[in-house]
Amino acid sequence: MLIKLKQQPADKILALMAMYRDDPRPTKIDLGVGVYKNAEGVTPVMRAVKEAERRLVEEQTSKAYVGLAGDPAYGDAMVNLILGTSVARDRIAAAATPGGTGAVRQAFELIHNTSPDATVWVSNPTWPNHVSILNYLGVPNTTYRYFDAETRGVDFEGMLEDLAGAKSGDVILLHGCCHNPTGANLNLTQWQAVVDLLLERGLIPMIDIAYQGFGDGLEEDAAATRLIASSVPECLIAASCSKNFGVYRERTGLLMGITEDAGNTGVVQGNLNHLNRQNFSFPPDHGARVVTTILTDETLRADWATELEATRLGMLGLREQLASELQRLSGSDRFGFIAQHRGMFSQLGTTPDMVERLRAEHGIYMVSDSRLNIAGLNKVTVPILAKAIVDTGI
Ligand code: PLP
Ligand code: TYF
Repeated sequence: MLIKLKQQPADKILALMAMYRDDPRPTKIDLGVGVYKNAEGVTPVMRAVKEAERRLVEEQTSKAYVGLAGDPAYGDAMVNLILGTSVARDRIAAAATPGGTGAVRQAFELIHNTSPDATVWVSNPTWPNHVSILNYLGVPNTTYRYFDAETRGVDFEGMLEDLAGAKSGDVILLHGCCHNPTGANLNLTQWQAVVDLLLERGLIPMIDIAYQGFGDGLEEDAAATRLIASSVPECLIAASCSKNFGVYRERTGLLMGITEDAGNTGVVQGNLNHLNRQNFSFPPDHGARVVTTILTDETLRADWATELEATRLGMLGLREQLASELQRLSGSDRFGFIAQHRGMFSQLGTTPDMVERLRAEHGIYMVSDSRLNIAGLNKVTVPILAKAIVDTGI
């Protein structure tokens, strides 16, 4: 059997990580994988996470199984963080998952099992794992226009035009904030127009929110998700704690299913539990428990929010520095979009050839679609990148 296996395509983002590691140049700069790094290039354990872990070590008395949906307190804390009071709690089913990826994967499985004829619409471009998991599961999928190569903003007219072609019951995958890979986002007026279209055409939103707190602030970054979830009858939400709690390797995520009728929530919950059971039984607990400890303790929560805000402002400062450095060196405003984008990423909108030249000639690593991780920069490397971009003729 194993002899028949064929080589699988590599994840281009993870392949880039390996290439960077093997590059001997001391001046190399890693703007690839979406992991936050501070000015020293370190991905720190957040202060509140360290403290919550210390408490867990001291106070946890058992590592026995929890439940198929994980600790209900984790679901409650995360529902509260993401949705606030925008949706009645009794309409929301929630289950812990291994990372945001686990939530995405199981949301797609749920769609596949329940609505095999539904097409899942993803933005062009989107996080590559969306399309790869959809294809792996055999879920029909297609793209809607999203990134405007001219303005490097959202091609909103194109997006609405394409989504108007979706059939009732189709699922529209939306990034709750900080679009990956482009960094270009809708404003609230545009989100409202998307909601109107969803309602008009009977489309079901699935929101992937992996960067709450990395864009405009914790509340601001949840605004679109809250608007959508509170306006439509049904909605799926896949959330990740990897970035905003810095617990990447703990695999901490949540899948929520919001149903129209609170009388149906138990069945939705049972299905989320069932998906967990079929895939791995019990979800990972450590990261979830750390997150719950932080969110339910006033002091820890405040300290976490403060550190997250500093992280956000640091990335925003780097964006502004890069945009102004590029303006100075190029003598044009054409890179102004970098300061407008939000989250960890910006897509430069240049060709894979140019990206390859940045790597070969300057040791600067970004994803071939020209996505760069802003957090991979610091005050010293911003001018180096800006000069390389202009010298390369991008
Ligand atoms: N969704 C998007 C858009 C992402 O960028 C990521 C990446 O981190 C995830 C989901 C899932 O992240 P994780 O599985 O590490 O929680
Ligand atoms: O887009 C990114 O870089 C992050 C991290 O298979 C990531 O979302 C990248 C690839 C992958 C899983 C996570």
